[in-house]
Amino acid sequence: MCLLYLFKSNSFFGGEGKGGVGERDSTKVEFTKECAEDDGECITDLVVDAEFKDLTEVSKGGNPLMKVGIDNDLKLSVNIENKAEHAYDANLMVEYSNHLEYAGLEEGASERVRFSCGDPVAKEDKNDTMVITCFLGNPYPPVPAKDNMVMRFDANRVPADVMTLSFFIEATMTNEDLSPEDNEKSLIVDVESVTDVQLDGAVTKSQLFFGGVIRGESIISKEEEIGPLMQQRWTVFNQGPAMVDEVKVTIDFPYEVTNGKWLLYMLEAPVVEKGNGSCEIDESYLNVVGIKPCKSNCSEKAIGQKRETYDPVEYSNPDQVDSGSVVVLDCENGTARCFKFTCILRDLTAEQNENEAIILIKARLWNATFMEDYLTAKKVTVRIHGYVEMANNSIITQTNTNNDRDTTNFDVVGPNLYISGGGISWWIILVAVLLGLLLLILLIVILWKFGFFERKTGYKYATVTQKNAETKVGTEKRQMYDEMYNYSPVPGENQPHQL
Ligand SMILES: [Ca+2]
Ligand SMILES: [Ca+2]
Ligand SMILES: [Ca+2]
Repeated sequence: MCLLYLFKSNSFFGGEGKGGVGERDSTKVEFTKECAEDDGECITDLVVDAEFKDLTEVSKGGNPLMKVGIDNDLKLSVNIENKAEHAYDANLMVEYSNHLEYAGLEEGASERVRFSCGDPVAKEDKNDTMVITCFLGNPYPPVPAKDNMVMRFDANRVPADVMTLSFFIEATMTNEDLSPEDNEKSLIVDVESVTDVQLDGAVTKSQLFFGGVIRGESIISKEEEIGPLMQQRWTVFNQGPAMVDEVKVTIDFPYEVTNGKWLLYMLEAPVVEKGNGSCEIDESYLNVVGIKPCKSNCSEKAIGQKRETYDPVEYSNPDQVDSGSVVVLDCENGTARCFKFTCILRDLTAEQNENEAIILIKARLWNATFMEDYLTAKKVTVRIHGYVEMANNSIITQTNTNNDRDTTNFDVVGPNLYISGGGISWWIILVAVLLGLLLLILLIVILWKFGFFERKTGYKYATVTQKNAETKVGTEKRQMYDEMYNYSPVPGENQPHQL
């Protein structure tokens, strides 16, 4: 066996029509081998075929459908065969998206390709594409049966905004192929991410108290004069399994009651307290009156707000709700007015600590509104609604959409309410009982010291007295006995009549 290498300019790699263009040197390799003996050339015919394994569903676009989170592995079955003469320096190249991670060959690959694939490398001119090269042989002879291998790719980290994944498989060699068009195969898989995001809203305090003096907005100079602080957190969880690259949370925020008076006054924009993202809010709703925000050591309570100092107050006000009424302030039923703001939260994986993001809202309850209009209400509840949705057009399927919405409530409690209905803490009762007991013990000790309880033992003394009287000894204790039983001694009679 011997090889003959001939060097020509652009005769083979440049292709027809390019001959003579430029001075680039290419190499034509001719072989004095069996295959060349007949006609002086080795003309091969490699055929590549490939398909996805285990993908049974088809997308709307007619491509195989992969569900990220359900289909964790993507399996690509590749067939290669040589239908003609020897192929020299034959390689099989598999290009795939770098969102996938190559996980090796499945068992059962043909002998020829079982150990012949190299490590994935980034493609030179496309950095979002990886290439695996499998060496087929030099030469790669005509084979009676196809060579096959199944390549596994880990699809767990495919972002939800990826809608398709492309594969390109190509057989290359240095000699001529009869039908180059079947030497390559392009495949597309459509990607659908499956996961479940959940929105949970919570207030830090389930009751906010109003009371004290009524301050109109013109005389409020400090944040704490507005009313107590309302803090609320909205948490988005990605329950998995797919990663969610972007969700949008919309909060319907009740800022005023229907007569136009302030309800919750927001001084600063909500923030993303945990996780990646930001909130977008119409700034014309922020600190409309221009009240000086509290910068440090801010009290959550309103200025001068102490439960004990409130006096029941009565106002005559046409807006005042009926005495004893139960009020719900809720934009969904038209009893409050809301503005909407949105927060975009990013990169929620299903992994712990990366699977949640938290939005923090701070606002002040407008004390004056409640003093004026809701003083005589039996109960006032404020409701705030929010919902989460996928932010972009990515194909993401949620396994549960019932948990995409949530509502938080808090009660607004006035001075009249907690005078009548406010419970007393258990420890106050305990202290009161203990003090009462202590007082009783003290009283008993004092009474005992002063001999109060000795009167009860008069009976004993009476017995003694009786005996003594018989023996004519002592009269002192007899006297005590007499006093106790209102016994009036009759002259000449020394003994009691009865006991
Ligand atoms: Ca030949
Ligand atoms: Ca071919
Ligand atoms: Ca959901």
